[in-house]
Amino acid sequence: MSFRKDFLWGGATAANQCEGGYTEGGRGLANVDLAPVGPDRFSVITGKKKMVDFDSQHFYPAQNAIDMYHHYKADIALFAEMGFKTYRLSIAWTRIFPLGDETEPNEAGLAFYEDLFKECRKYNIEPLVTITHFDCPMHLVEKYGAWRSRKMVGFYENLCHAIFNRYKGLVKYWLTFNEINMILHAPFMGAGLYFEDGENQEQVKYQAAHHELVASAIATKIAHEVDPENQVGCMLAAGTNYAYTCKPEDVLAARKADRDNFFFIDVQSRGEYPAYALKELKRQGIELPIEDGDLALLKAHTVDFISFSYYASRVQSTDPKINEKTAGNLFASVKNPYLAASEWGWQIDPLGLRITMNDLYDRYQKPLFIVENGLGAVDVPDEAGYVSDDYRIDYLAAHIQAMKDAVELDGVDLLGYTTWGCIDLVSAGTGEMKKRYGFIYVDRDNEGNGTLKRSKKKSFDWYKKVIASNGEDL
Ligand code: P53
Repeated sequence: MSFRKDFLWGGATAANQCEGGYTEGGRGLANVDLAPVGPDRFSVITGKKKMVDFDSQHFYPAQNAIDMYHHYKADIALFAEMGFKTYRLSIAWTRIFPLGDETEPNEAGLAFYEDLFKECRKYNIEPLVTITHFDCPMHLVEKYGAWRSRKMVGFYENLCHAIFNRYKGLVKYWLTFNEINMILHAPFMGAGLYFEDGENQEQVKYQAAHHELVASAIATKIAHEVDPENQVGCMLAAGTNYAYTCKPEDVLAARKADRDNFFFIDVQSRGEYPAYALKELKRQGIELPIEDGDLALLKAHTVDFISFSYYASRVQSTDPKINEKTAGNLFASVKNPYLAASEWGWQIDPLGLRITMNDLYDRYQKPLFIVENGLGAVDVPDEAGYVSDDYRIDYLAAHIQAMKDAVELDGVDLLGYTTWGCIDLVSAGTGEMKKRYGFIYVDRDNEGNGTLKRSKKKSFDWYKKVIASNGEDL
């Protein structure tokens, strides 16, 4: 047997991409609510200081998404039917604190997730909860400039107190910030950041990063105090960088690109700012707003495990002639000539998953948890409404095989695997419904038309078999 007996098989979603119910239960507005579908998904809101309201020219998919707010019982029953041991979801901050800076949490929001977690427990599904997954209350964006402000640490701390206490005994696995390194690539989505004209954007990003890192350490501290059973993980948008050639300059460029991402996990897992980053920040004239006690906090409260998303490896080159970039990815990198790509231009590299796992395990020597992996594809239901998604099965089987090799052949300690978008949901990068990842098809299109009916795809029965055999039967 390669995987642990208690291996956590499951699937993953995020509140803003599946819940909908955006005004229900006293919920407040978040940054991602205001991101429409289409080419100006992020440009309509970023760069503007004032709250931008919904307008009639755009469609805002997060408002209703796949309406999991009302369908969660039936959806969790389908996850249970596949044999899920875990379900990764995120809490919408604005359900718990609609504005973000209140002192008392909103009971309706707390009750919603309590019920959802109990529903999971009914089927012995272990909830894996992301505290923030690309959401920040709009009120905090407007009033404080989101994570650029130190005040955010306190607001996040209040959120943590509220949820850790309320869900004690119901939830054990927590992730502090989804894809924390995304702050560098998509600062509004990642951390609610907008920029003033002419300001040093890098300064703002690293200032916000410091605040998130301190908040993450405080969350880890509180989680362990509230319940020593709690396990807290960091979460990285991973994918090792390859050098385009063996030219040393290319190799160094690949290492540098990896370090841009490792930077965050180095702090969360080793508890210190790495030397290479301190030097680089200094060269760039960027100052981290470190306050008394911060460094001790970071050192004392490191994470228990390393979680990450993996969709593709990346490539770096220093040759200006090698400039063909991969398409459609917020993390555009040089195109790898050896790899095929998805319909959205994301390159497909199962062996890269094994390489990435080894890089992370060698570096941190803590258990890993793959909390996102999957293929975004156009699914075409047949006349009976059935989707034969062999391409998705092939993608997942190859990645599970690679992850098995990392465990069996390389000795990596892996806690679990949750595929991204186990039920079709709204794409984070594009806002589309058309980019589907699920085992469960949801009848809804990019413009919001459709019955929301759920149906099982071919991959549903396949994944059920994979889980039942603990990854032996691919
Ligand atoms: P979508 C870019 C690159 C890597 C991961 O992405 C990313 C993104 C954002 O697009 O985000 C993660 O929906 C993220 C999920 C997201 C998923 O990847 O653009 O944590 O929220 O849905 C897939 O295809």
